[in-house]
Amino acid sequence: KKRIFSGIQPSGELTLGSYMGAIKNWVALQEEYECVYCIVDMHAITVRQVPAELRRRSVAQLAQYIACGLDPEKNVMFIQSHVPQHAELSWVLGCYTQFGELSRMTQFKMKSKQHADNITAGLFTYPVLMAADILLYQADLVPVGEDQKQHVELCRDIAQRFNGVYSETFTLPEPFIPKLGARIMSLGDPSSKMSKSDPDGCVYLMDKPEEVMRKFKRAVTDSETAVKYDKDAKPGISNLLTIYCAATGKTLKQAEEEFAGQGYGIFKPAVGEAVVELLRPIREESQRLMDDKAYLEGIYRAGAEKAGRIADRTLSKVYRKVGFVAR
Ligand code: AQP
Repeated sequence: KKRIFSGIQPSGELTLGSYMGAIKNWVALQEEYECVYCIVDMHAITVRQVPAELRRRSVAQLAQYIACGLDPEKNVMFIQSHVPQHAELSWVLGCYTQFGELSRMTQFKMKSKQHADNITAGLFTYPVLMAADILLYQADLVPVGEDQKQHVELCRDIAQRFNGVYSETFTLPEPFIPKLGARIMSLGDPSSKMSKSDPDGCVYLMDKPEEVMRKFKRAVTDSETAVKYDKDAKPGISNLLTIYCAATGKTLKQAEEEFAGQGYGIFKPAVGEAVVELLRPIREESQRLMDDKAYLEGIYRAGAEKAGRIADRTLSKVYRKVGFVAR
């Protein structure tokens, strides 16, 4: 069976972007692949977090993964900091990564603007830790949104370099990007991607129906009236159409026909309602799971144990190849 690795930072509550760009795909892939899904708390501290919030959100994220349809029996689900091999491999890989390569990462360029007062070495080496996450599990596929493609490509380059210097050590991973929903844009500014850290532009999986409706009714569109997909000329409407289709399973063509001749005043709340219906069972199930902390704890503990066993095999190989003395 081919293996999959993916993760999300608990740097904020999960959004419709995280769901449509990543988790929805994970659910589809769990039948066919051996999947490792991680809560990457070590990535989250590349920007400042409130400790108690980070702790709560890491567990809540596991509850939401399960509520979205990920089966803890079928998948390995764990918290990154529980498996120390991530940090260990990351150090080694950092010594096979060029400063220049990391300087070219668009996410770093963006985030170092957003956090100009606190540009840490961790923020800079974020992609190295991500490469370690993926390579530890010898993943074949990495389901991510469009924004993470560059990082997966860097991961391949690092793996290829290491394999070239020594011998075949790492599987080269491929990014797996969904056709629809790869890039959900902010409702407040359709030129930037929907992010956890932008409360007005994003819809959280745990938002209540009224809140979801309010956000969609206020979504920025354009001064025309036609509900038509045109990414360049109508970014706001195109984003709403993408969301509508990803939520309902309809095609863009079906959606355009459905709203032909109807104004945005009808279309926007209809998208909101579709999202409310999509999120309702997820929200209810997450809340239920959050009342059973012992159950969640059992899952992330067992997950870390399984993940640790796989990770150990890779790390021992790497340590031997680079010339470390066996313990
Ligand atoms: N808007 C999006 N559209 C499609 N996919 C998205 N993803 C995130 N936002 C969108 C995908 O979800 C996964 C999780 O990403 P992450 O949370 O680990 O990192 P991020 O991309 O930095 O997420 P945010 O929401 O933008 O977080 P903050 O605000 O903390 O920086 C990835 O697969 C990503 O592609």
